[in-house]
Amino acid sequence: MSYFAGIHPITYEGPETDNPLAFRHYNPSEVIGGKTMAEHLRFAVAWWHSFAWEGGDPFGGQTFQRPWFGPTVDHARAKADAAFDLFAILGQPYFCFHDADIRPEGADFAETTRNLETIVDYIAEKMAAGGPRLLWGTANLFSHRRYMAGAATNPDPDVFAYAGATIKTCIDATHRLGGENYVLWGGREGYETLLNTDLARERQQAGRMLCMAVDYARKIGFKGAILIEPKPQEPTKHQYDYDVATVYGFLKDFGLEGEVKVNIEQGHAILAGHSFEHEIALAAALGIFGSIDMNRNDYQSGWDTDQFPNNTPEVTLAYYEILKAGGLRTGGTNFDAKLRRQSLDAEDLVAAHIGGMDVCAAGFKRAYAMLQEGTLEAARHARYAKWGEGDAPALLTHATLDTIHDRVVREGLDPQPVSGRQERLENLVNRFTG
Ligand code: XUL
Ligand code: CO
Repeated sequence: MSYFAGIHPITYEGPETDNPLAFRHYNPSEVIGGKTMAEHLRFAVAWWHSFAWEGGDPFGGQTFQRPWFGPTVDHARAKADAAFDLFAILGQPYFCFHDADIRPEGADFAETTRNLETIVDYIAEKMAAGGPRLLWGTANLFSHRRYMAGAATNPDPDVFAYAGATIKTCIDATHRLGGENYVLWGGREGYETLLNTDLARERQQAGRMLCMAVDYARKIGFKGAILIEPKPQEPTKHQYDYDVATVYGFLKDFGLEGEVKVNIEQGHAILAGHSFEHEIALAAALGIFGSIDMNRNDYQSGWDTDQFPNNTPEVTLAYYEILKAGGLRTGGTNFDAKLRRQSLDAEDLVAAHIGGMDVCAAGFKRAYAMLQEGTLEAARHARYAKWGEGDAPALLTHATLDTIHDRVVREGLDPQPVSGRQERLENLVNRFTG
């Protein structure tokens, strides 16, 4: 019997419904600007939080009792069954996984790989019936104790090799399942203390691994996007892929800025001292925007709490930047979000995703309306309009400090400040989000 027995596929009932198991804003077939909401938002369920996580925190272990928890391949099949049942209930979204979420660890590398292949075959069969698709796959190079001092950045070349071999098997699995992206998040690619760390060497190692991953993916004909997911800290004290700007510098250094994009997570952006929309806008400006991990952190705890999003005005500003960047192309909205550890029931898992999807849908619609209405963009363009006038364009091409100096003196330039109109613009945004 299904773990979700008794829970029916969720349908759209509109904002007025009081049915807790219905969509109030997410109507997958609603067409906005020539595309359905499902096509715009490309929702994905994260295998790790929804099916592998046991409810532990630093002070206590497992709180969840799922029938599929266990060390065998049969347990992993039961886990996949439950996952596909949830996908069907939510309306066949995308999904994302780490190798360690879907297969049991074997006694050695060969057995671990066989386990992965067995489960990938099983998932492929389930996908063949149509329905959910793979947004991205990735390798878990952070949970096992062998990675405690890093994967690609480990001082031991054998760990580097083990990590590389694992990435190969994960790219294979992602390719086999038609994944639209492959993600690399460097959970242990950072350091705890500089006292024992050769930072320059570790950075080179990380660059080399990324080059090899890109080469391998292209060699086997993987057409999807390859994405790095920035995060400033946690688990390591200082991670090398700190934020979008840092990742861009890293990609430039290794000549990969045309090959690799970013998967931006809401909570990671906040941990880095940025807003989510800042990270999205910067990635778009640099031509490396790929996909998003949607969640939220508790603003008081300063910790990566990976909660489901519930702040529509915040989400609106994120989708506003995404729409300006041309929307989610191969990317999607992956709920890298988990239940609270007291939320034990199957229905909690469903309700969490319904809430997240509704908040995103509401935010998306508001963002779309704001962009269509056009006042914000018109104000932004007007603010820079003088750059198109007179001698201004030459300032960015052939002017020198000498010629500029002469002109300032000759014309007696005395620039007058103009209002940035921030409050008016915020009021305008509130008309849409309030
Ligand atoms: C960790 C995190 C990861 C990545 C994939 O904070 O976000 O789950 O999304 O490894
Ligand atoms: Co993430």
